[in-house]
Amino acid sequence: MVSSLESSIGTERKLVTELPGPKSRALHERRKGSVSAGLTNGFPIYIERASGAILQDVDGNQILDLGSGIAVTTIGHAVPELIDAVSAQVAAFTHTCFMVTPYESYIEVCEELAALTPGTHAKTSALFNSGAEAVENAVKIARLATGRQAIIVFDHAYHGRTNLTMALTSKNMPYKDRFGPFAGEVYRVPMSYPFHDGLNGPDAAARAINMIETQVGAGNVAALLIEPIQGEGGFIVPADGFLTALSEWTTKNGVVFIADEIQSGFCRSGDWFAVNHEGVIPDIVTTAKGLAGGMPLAGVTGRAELMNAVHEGGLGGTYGGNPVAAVAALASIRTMRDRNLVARAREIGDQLLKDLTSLQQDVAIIGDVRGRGAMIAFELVQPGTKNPNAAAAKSIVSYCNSNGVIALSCGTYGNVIRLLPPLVITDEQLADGFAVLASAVRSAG
Ligand code: PLZ
Repeated sequence: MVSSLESSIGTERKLVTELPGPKSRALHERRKGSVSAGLTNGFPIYIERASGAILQDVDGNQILDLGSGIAVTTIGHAVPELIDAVSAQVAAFTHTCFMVTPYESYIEVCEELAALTPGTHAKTSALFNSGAEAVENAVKIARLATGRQAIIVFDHAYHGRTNLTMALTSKNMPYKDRFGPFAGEVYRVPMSYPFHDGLNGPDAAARAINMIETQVGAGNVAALLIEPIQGEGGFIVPADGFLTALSEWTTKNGVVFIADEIQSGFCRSGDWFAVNHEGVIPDIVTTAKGLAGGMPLAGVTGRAELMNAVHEGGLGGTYGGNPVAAVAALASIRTMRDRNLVARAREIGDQLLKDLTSLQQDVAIIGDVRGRGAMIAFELVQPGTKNPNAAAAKSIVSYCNSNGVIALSCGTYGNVIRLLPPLVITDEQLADGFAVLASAVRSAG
């Protein structure tokens, strides 16, 4: 059944109706009666099956996926290793609750997390269901282990939509507006944003540290929480030396350095983790998304002395580290290793950076091209300025969508287009996707 499913989807983008097609439009009409209007769909085509970098919708259109469900299906859709592992696990047992009766795959995932995350120190992990839940738990652990309360976060940060993580997230609309009151003891400082602040890494870090020391006090800070490459906030890559300087400051001041690698982790940035590019060793790393190939799983991995400072029973949850998600993670990690997806992410990044930089010469609306590995973006500006051009981003996304390509926008001002293809995308698929994107940019410019 699996193989017939796979073979029924080609490897090419192919449109057989206008998009969205009639069946998708009917489903979209139907959803109004039962699905909250608070959830929107970026591209309302309804998906029936998928393979590699191609999604097939209910009307039979084949869509090229340059978004990976927001950086989740890093190993591609319908990967045989993952299908086999998940199917076998579903047949064996789907749930016991790790807190009630444990199972081996949970331990194996924690062993992999300890081996793969930066640093050779002793580490332990706890598993959860979503990125937001992992971030919340990382903060709980850092507060308990340090006996301090303040959490430092950055401009443009995104850490989730639960109450604590809304407070940690920077952008008001749509994430926070009228959802308060928010959790306290969260302090925001400026991010390194080379395109806009022109600062080198150490200077940008000094600016943030000065603010922390004067407004919060180092001795009150439990943790500094940062995305090593910001995701939702605009694929902002900090200037070289920024993360290193912050990490040194946290070590000197007994502050827990938490790297939120939920979007940037697991091969996405052309390394297992984005902090590796600067050789920074975080005290705690949060992971999710690419970790388990689409099954809901998240991890908090940290220095054993921090993670084990928690009293017995202090961490948990009904589903965290669910056995089906756990074997999916093991299969994903195996696939990443076997297919050397770190190297593939770098190739994809080199190609996209080259193509985008040359496109930038031809149009006036691309202000900045940036990113690492298969986490590449461009920032759209009003010609001749650095002012945001969200209208161009909207038009590019909609052009891509109408032509059967999924491209996602991001950024505090919604003016950044980010490319997050599955790492198994072929060179032909990537070239095809870029051709559509380039026409979209030209027509928006
Ligand atoms: N930390 C760095 O990127 C999730 C959010 C999409 P959850 N990013 C996609 C949306 O609009 O809700 C994310 C992230 C970073 C934390 C999270 C939160 O992960 O699994 O969505 O809770």
